Amino acid sequence: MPALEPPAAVRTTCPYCGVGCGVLATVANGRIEIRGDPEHPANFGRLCSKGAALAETLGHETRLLHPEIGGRHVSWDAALDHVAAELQRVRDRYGPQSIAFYLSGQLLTEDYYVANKLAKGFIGTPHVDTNSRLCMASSVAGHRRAFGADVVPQCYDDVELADLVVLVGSNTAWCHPILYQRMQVARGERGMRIVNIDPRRTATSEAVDLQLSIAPGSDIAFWNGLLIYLSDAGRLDWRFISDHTEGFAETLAAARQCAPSIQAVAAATGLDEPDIERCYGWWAETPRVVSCYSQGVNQSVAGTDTVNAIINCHLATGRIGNPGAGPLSLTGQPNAMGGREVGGLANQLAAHMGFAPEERERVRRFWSAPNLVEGEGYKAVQMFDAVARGEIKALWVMGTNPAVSLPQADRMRDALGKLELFVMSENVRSNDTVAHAHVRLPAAAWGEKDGTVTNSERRISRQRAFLPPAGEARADWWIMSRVAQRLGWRDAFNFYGPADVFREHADLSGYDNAGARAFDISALREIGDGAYHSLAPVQWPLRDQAVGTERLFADGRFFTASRRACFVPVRSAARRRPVDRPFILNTGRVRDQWHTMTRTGLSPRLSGHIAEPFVEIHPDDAARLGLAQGTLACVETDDGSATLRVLVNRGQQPGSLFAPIHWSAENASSARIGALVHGIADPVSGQPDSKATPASVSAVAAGRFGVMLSRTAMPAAGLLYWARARFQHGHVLHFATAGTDPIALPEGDTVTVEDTHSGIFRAAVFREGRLEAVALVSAHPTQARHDWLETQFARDAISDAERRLLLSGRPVAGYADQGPIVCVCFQIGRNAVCGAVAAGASSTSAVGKALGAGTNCGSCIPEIARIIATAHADSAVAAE
Ligand SMILES: Nc1nc2c(c(=O)[nH]1)N[C@H]1C(S)=C(S)[C@@H](COP(=O)(O)OP(=O)(O)OC[C@H]3O[C@@H](n4cnc5c(=O)[nH]c(N)nc54)[C@H](O)[C@@H]3O)O[C@H]1N2
Ligand SMILES: Nc1nc2c(c(=O)[nH]1)N[C@H]1C(S)=C(S)[C@@H](COP(=O)(O)OP(=O)(O)OC[C@H]3O[C@@H](n4cnc5c(=O)[nH]c(N)nc54)[C@H](O)[C@@H]3O)O[C@H]1N2
Ligand code: SF4
Ligand SMILES: [Mo]
Repeated sequence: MPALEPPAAVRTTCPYCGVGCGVLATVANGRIEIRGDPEHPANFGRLCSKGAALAETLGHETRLLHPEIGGRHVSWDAALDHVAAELQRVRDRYGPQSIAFYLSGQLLTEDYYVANKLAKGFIGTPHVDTNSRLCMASSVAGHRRAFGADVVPQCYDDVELADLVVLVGSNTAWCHPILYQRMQVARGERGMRIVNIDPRRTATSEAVDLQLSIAPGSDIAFWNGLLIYLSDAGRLDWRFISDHTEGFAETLAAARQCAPSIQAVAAATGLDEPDIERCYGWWAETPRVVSCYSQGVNQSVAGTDTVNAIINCHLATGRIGNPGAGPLSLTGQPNAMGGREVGGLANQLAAHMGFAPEERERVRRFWSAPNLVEGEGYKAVQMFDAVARGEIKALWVMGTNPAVSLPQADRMRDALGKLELFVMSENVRSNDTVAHAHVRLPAAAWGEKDGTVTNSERRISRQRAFLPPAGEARADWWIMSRVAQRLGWRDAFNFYGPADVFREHADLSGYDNAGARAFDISALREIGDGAYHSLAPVQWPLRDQAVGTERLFADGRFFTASRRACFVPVRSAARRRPVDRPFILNTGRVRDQWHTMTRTGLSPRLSGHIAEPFVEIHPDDAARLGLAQGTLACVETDDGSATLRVLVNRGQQPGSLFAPIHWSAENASSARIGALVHGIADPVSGQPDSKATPASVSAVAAGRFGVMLSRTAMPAAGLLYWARARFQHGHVLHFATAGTDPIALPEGDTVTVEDTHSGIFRAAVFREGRLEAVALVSAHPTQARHDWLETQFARDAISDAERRLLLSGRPVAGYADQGPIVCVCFQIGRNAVCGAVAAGASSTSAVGKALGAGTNCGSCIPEIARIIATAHADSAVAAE
């Protein structure tokens, strides 16, 4: 018999973070296999835990499968006719400016291009913005002020070529894991140093040479202090400053006023003087230095100024655009960059053009646009404010979940009720935003859609389809083009496929350009469908030939009118500290969840890492407020409140709280963190200040704490607190009750154990011999693990004797308690890692050799390092 050909793998790109890793997807016998693409220059075959678990997130159970109007399933024709007619009605009645589009860095460039063209050129509304406003807007504004264009001058190779990497406001180990791994390899091989500047200790802090736990919001003083240090130490590159920049003298003067000495920097940042001096000394003496920054910088009331404070130091030393030397903004979403390229932000027009008369005229001509907008539109928060005022009447949201992710999210969610037309293109049937939409349009998801994305290093990669669309789902560019055609703009939106859209986008980038605009991919403007299909990852600019440019600005030529880079004088911003809100609420991400969990939340493997929403608090604050580990706390701000698990952690500064952004009304009782975030934004970029809301925190009294595992999801009504997660055979419900009322169990044969004295209640429910549900309840929060119970759901029959044993609270014989899962790829728990360390494994690679842990995606290596360090510290104490 001839051997069967192995199924061909489809090359595509990971849909999560801005690292933009290449993925190989294979579908065989209904099974999807995901691997890293060894040939992709972002990851060379590696994937982090989220990328590696992609196959677990592609089921249809939560998908929106058909177009709906008012909750009724309708045909595509009916849905598109309705959207077009309603947009026309709103436009005729209230004018084009009453229509808004809210887009996402998770759309493909082709989708984004069509949305931008439709809104700004044809409908004639400038109110187009994107969730990148919450994410990258301060970097965009900082780049434009310094370079005259939104350009990231560096590439990923630079974090390996550098001798010093400074991470600022970035939990790289969890949020850009593959880039972090690349840095760590260089650190191991070449002795490159890493400094981490973050108010809290994070997983990133586990493998760095210097952790600087800076006071929240004090980064400008730190970087101004560095500029003064460089100047005083004679480390400036005067030649670069005089030949290629302007504004240095004012900038130095402003820096001196803000941070005249190391002592002043120490006072402003709360850092120790020797630590500051060590970092400044390294920076001064290391020509190959890369400064990477992310949301701890961008999501701040002074985000743009902080970006410029960092860039100022690179310009002053001429360390920009060189191998291993320059500022590197780490983008969040897979296509935040693509959105910036098409002009998806409200303060850009298209293809790196703004609203100057000649730019508007050029774009009008290129599009033959009948209704080209005059100027900037509302930025995200302003847009939802205008919805709340009743000024925006029609809103089309795609690829983002604003009822969860916007600041003041309760207010923003309630504003949606004012809309006359609310259209949402979505992958999922249910999330906190789509629940309010009048028209729901099923969008093709990752694996089904086809187009391009651009990662943090300006690299354009293809996302390719390897699955048929779920139900009637269609590509976002297709949906918008069909609406545009119905509005009468047939020729301008007559695209037959993503390649067709891409060619027009590439053509516009080079139109009347002649080197004036950084974003130019006109070498691809005539790319054929076949070449587009097989396009290899490539960096822009791509002007004359299809060979990309790794770095920009090494020649000292920028995109300002004078062709010089601009220093920007910056000063520290004062912050409001109300007495009744003594804490600063910091918000961010965890390793294995992506944003509002519509995808990663489906993966049992990824739920194993952190299954509940939490608030991290310093032990001294916790003790003072009577907050014990694992109990519940209510975190409150002027805008909202949440009930979260208490995680007492020394890595948190006193006076600061940290809560993750991932949970929503879909999967927790009260943990939508966006609802707590204040509405303050950076005055230059409009980016919300999501990392520093004044807050208070207090204990929440609970009657009982429990966890229930069940094959089908159990209702949570009446519980004081709950959070849902997945396990391999069903659903996990963590909960707490106000009193000691009985716990609702599913139907079936039930065995229970109860001890009213200690508050313990345990129940197991069986149906047809199989385990249906288990509940473990007690008066106190316990660290008890239930992994061993999860495995019992796989069995077809459980004897009577074993049934009782299930409720003993101890693992059945033969089951080794894993402890919390550390390595999600191989499902290896903390206990096993501790065991290997006790048996002599003293490095992460030794643990890897012994157990396999950390040898696949490597995302857990920082945690393994922490376990080793803790074990060593413990044994050192024991030896004393
Ligand atoms: N696992 C995972 N990875 C992701 C995502 C995800 O949802 N999950 N999302 C992606 C997206 S869209 C983005 S934008 C990126 C975000 O990536 P990151 O920016 O790395 O992630 P965050 O956790 O939002 O915040 C980073 C750090 O900023 C710190 N910080 C807070 N305030 C300050 C301050 O005043 N100064 C300094 N120096 N630091 C401060 C926080 O303590 C936090 O550790 O991650 C991407 N990658
Ligand atoms: N407090 C606080 N708030 C924050 C942040 C923070 O650090 N702190 N971070 C901010 C940042 S950086 C970001 S990027 C945002 C992220 O916040 P969101 O963008 O709101 O979060 P997601 O869960 O990624 O939402 C994406 C939605 O789009 C759907 N979707 C996915 N792919 C497609 C597609 O191809 N087409 C369509 N039509 N739909 C699709 C998904 O099902 C999901 O519902 O949150 C921001 N909010
Ligand atoms: S680092 Fe992880 S989440 Fe980011 S692109 Fe790579 S595999 Fe995807
Ligand atoms: Mo983001």
